[in-house]
Amino acid sequence: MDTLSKIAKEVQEETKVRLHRRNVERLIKAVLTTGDFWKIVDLSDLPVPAAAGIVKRLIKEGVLFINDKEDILLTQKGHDLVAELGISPVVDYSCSACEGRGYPFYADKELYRTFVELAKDRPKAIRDYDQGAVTPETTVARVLFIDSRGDLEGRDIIVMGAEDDLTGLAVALTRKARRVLVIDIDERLIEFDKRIFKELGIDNAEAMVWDLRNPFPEEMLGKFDVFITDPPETFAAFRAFIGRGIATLKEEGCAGYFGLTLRDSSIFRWKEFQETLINEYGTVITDIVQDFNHYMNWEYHPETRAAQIAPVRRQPKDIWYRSAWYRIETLPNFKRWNEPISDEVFYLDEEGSTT
Ligand code: SPD
Repeated sequence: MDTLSKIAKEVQEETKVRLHRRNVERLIKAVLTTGDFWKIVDLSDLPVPAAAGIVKRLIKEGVLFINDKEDILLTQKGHDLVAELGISPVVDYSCSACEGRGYPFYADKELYRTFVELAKDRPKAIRDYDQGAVTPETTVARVLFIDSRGDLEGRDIIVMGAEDDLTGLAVALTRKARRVLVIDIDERLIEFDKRIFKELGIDNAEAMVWDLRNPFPEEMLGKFDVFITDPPETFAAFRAFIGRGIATLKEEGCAGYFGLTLRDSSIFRWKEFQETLINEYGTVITDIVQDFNHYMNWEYHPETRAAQIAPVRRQPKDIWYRSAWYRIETLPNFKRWNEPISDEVFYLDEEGSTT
């Protein structure tokens, strides 16, 4: 077995995160690009436990070392391996103006300015509900994306369990939707939105506290054209946020939007999510924009498993946690999943570590 496959196998056994040899190759490419562990996780597209496990194993094998500034670097043995395998640094030709999204936030400057002004007073991200908000540029780009796909003007929209991003507020600010309902478990966010809706006289938007582990009442099923959410990446949360989101949709041809990250789940899990969307729920994936959502660093990071298992103590400075933006559409005979969630594993499991 070659070196990279051996490392992938050993780290998989240790972390229980499924891996293949190219995951290790990709991480080495990332190390050739940056010495910062958190940027290495980002560029590797790996869950933190896997990236941490590979770095530690490569240090043990004498391929990598950590210097006194806590940068991760290649040893001479590492440089020899890179030359032998022909591994090169990561290249990135994505558009710097729109940050690779394809929907520049500045296309609606008024919405962006108003949103930034209002978001200045937003409640801070707390650990209890895996909060960690996306940048204002991301939130506004989400709205522009949704509008561009014909999913905003005159639509009934539900924004579920992701209001730390204030996407519901941004959607409501456009005054283009017919109805906006924001639901979240965190009362602080609901009160924040309610106050702004009232102050600005936005009378087609409501906000309500709701725990997505509970099934929706009958009157919420089949009532919306579009749902927007951003779940934690456990199987239970996927069902609670996305299964239930689909259950709120009126008919075939309705749309759902959500973020899925590879920082808290593997590509193997994505396959299982995608199979559930297609085979069980009867939807089709129309769009996946990798790294669309950029998350601002959260204060509780030092308390997380991610911080504890990292090979360095240095905290992330720049944005390193990103997620793909998915759009799905319902097909004829799509399924409305609305079961109670009894699963204890809602925010964290072997692949997730940032809560
Ligand atoms: N705990 C870190 C912040 C994570 C925010 N949620 C991201 C969900 C991606 N689907």
